[in-house]
Amino acid sequence: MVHLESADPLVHRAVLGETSRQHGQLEMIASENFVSPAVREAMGTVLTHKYAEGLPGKRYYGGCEYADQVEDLARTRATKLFGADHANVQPHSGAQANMAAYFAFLDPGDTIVGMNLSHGGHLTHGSPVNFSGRLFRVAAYGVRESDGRIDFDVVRETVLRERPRLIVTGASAYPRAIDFETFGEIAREAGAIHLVDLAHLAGLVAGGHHPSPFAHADVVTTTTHKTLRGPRGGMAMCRAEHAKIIDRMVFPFIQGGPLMHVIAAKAVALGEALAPSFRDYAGCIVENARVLARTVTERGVQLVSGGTDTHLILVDLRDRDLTGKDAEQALERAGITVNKNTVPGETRSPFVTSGLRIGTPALTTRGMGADEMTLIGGWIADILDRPGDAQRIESIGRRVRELCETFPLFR
Ligand code: DSN
Repeated sequence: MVHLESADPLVHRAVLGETSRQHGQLEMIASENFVSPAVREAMGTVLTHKYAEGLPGKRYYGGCEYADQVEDLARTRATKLFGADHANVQPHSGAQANMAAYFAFLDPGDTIVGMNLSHGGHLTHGSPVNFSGRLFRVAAYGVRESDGRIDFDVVRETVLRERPRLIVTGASAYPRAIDFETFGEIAREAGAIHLVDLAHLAGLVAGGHHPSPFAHADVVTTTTHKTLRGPRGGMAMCRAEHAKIIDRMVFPFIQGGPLMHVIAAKAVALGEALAPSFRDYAGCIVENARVLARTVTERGVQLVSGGTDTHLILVDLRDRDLTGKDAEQALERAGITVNKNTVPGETRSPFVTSGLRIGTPALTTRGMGADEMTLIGGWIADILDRPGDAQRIESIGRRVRELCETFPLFR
């Protein structure tokens, strides 16, 4: 970063600070990951200069030869990786991919059915503070109080009663595998469009460690930066019959010029996900989450649904005199980064919460495995047992820093 250092020392210092934070802490936010140097490099290329509104071969600007090449690579790799008919790789984010998908099929005032945010859904699945809750009529389903799992009797009953035009499935804080096939059957029964938001699970599906939703969905959106391990961004994939409308909704309806440097990085990441080693990576993410779940539950930590099939666990703190906010801060003091999270039946505000979401994708990228998860799970339990014990947190913090040194992040 020779140029940045001399041109803008303040930004340079902040970037160095963030680099050392990422290296020196255990990153366990379930939606974060570390990209390869090649993906990072692609994001810093001259493609950021280029306007390329339109699609490959059909642009509104001249000089798009190389923009076309990278976008075609990204599209082809996405369809191959997921077995989709069509991919649009231009959405700047998962939220925008969802917005395009909604507008492809809905008018304001139409009904959607999605998962309750406090039960693990996402803001764009109908939360009143999001455009999706403001523009559409929303009926929500949740998980069973008794076992923390999606209750398909309730889903079916809700869908058949509300007769939505679209059912959105997928979640941000649901630790169990999602039965997209049953969701697809219910959508068909009701004559509704089935939109799958695969953001959290995309890498697991790509790596063959979660059932694929593609045979059961009309549209599948995703972010590219979570388990898929690409640059920050989104994608929308669909059946051939919906390709035109999805493309038109991404541009010109909700977006302008695509971020070609990010699309180049998406192409690189999708190429990496097609390599056989990505299957192993996805498998290790899930195995690491299982080990973590087992370790903390053996220490008396309650988990929503009692465990995990995916990349994350959801800790339920309601049996302790501890909020999600205080637990997050105590863990951060030891260098373990997680996020406070609502739990099903939550009574506290989203700024306080009664839970913690903890994920394994980033540490798995770093090369950590079952031994490290056992160690870290023990530290997490130690801190949750005595969050006010400064000496204990200081001593765990030292061990966290030593562990991070053993698994260098930026070589
Ligand atoms: N904010 C993301 C997450 O953390 O799950 C979802 O968009």
